[in-house]
Amino acid sequence: MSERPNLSVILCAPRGFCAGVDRAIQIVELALQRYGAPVYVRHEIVHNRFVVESLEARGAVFVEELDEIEEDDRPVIFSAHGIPKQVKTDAEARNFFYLDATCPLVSKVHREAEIHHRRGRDIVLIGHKGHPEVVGTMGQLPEGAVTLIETVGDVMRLEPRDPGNLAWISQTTLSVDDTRAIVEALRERFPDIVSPHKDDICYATTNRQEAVKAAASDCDAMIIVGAPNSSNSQRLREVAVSSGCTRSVLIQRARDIDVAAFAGIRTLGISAGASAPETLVEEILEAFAARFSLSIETRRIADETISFPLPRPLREPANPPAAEKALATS
Ligand code: 2E4
Ligand code: SF4
Repeated sequence: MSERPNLSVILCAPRGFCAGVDRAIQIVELALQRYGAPVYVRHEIVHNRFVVESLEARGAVFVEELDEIEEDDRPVIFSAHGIPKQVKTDAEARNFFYLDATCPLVSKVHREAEIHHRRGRDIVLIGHKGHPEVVGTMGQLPEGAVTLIETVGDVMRLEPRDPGNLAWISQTTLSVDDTRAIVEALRERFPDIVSPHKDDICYATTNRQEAVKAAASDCDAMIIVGAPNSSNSQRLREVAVSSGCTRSVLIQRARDIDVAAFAGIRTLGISAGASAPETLVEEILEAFAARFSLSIETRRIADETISFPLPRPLREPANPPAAEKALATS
């Protein structure tokens, strides 16, 4: 029998689920437990097919818009990415019982936007066009109050009504380095622009990018576990490339990789986006262990202890079934 070649694996840490994702998934699970199926979820609760399909198997029904929901008496959950104000208004008009799984760190950006608007400032949002978080943040304010920019080039093209009365905010899952360059350009063009306390990129995004940076230059290849529509996961792959590991791929499941194609490399780095469950990382390790003799090192750059409280209805002890039903249909 031929010997399996050696392969060193660096597991980046922190990786995978963040506090906002944990909370969002828990909200769907608890809602299913308390109110029974179906529970409707507007948009993928987090951008991961494995998570979505596991919840579907237990009775969650995923829709993109509320008008796809025909029953008015079932709970509705809003995804972790946040929603425009209008969605809440529409839910209330239909008398839905809803639970908001918007990450509290996304809600914080919504509140910043409102404060700037109340103070008469025009708002520049740094983010990716069409992403649900960006749609949700822009949808906190009337049309025209927020201008989206994506690049340094966009900064140069900005033509604000009052350049002396501007504020910037951002999506939570951006590249820390790209954002820094955009903010520098903003400050250069608009010295009076009001900034967030630090920035709006969340702790989990920052830590996952730092962990990838700490490993990339020692890796011959890197695998980032995550979905193509996951902004934070896409950014991890880019950070891996720009930090020295040009052979970096974003994959959803072990079945998507040709393990044999990694023959000849000595060190493989692995990380996972904030929406990717650890079981998918384990699945990849198993696939590699079948062909290589692995030595695994975890390279941790930070400890994460943060957690967010659940929405009020789920914090209270479960009521007898009849009362829960009344709550879910009130
Ligand atoms: C909400 C905010 O935003 P992204 O595309 O990275 O979302 P994903 O579902 O992949 O990750 C969780 C999440 C949700 C991150 N920030
Ligand atoms: Fe919240 Fe950050 Fe996780 Fe997004 S990545 S859900 S903003 S903690």
